[in-house]
Amino acid sequence: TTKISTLAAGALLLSSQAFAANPLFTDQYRTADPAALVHNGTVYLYTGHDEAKDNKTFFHMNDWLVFSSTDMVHWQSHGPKLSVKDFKWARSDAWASQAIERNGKFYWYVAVRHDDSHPGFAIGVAVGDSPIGPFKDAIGHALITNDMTTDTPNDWDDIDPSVFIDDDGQAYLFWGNTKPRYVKLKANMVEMDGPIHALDLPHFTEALWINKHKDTYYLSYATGFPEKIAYATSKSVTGPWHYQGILNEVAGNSPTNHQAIIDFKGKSYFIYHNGAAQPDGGEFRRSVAIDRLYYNPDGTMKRVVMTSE
Ligand code: FUB
Repeated sequence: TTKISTLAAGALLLSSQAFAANPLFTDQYRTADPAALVHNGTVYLYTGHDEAKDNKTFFHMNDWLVFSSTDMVHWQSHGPKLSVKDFKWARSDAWASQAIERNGKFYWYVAVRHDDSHPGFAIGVAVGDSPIGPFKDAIGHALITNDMTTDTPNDWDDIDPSVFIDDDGQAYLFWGNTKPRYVKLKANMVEMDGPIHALDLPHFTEALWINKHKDTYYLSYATGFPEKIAYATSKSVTGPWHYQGILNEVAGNSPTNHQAIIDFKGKSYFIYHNGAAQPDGGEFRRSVAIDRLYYNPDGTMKRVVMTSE
């Protein structure tokens, strides 16, 4: 605790229970769309920031937040670390994101609404020298734009990036709403390396997350609406993917669900959001929560048991 407290002046220790209480953060921010990165014995949590005044209109999201923990119990808030305004080409809507480390640099992939030069949602990437930044737009333009994926009718199909580096060093970007997709990334992490591929995942809605545990690859995603989280497995990052069923039920009173899955210090965790846990919470006022994830000996995942405390 002493070490965490001295890491940054003004840092907040947000919980003191033996296991972090759900929702994780109640005193400062409403959080959504969690992504987690394990780096040097610390979990960095990158979240969206719900600022809607009520649950009637729509998402109101302008920036992204970073939190960290060395024990999954005490969380330090680093505050907003990236904003729509950091992408000159973006118009609005700081939707889901994920960060990853390569060669000492931290690449933070985000979904935002593009300006009129490429109407629709797009995926951008920021880069920083530390997991908490400072971050800046890595390339000055979007990495993926809506006009690259014209086979889907909506303009929000290019959202929810999930990035992964395979054991051989090849990086992949997965993303999508309505249609799941992936593309190889060059070693510089900011350019596509080849064509965009479509994936075949049953009843896919959005919120892809890719992780590897032992020798199995897992693609989890939101299915239906209200959303449950389903998952598929493969022995290769490029598939074929085998559907394995539901991993998590609809969470609280939020019709969206969005997960991050990590292993940390010998345990596995399912990080997600719900709407029920805070007063006036709901569809557009969500909160991040964490529960344990357990793998069966055959590599399948046990259904997540959501807790509220
Ligand atoms: O938070 C905005 C959008 O709602 C995300 O991009 C989706 O995954 C859903 O959680």
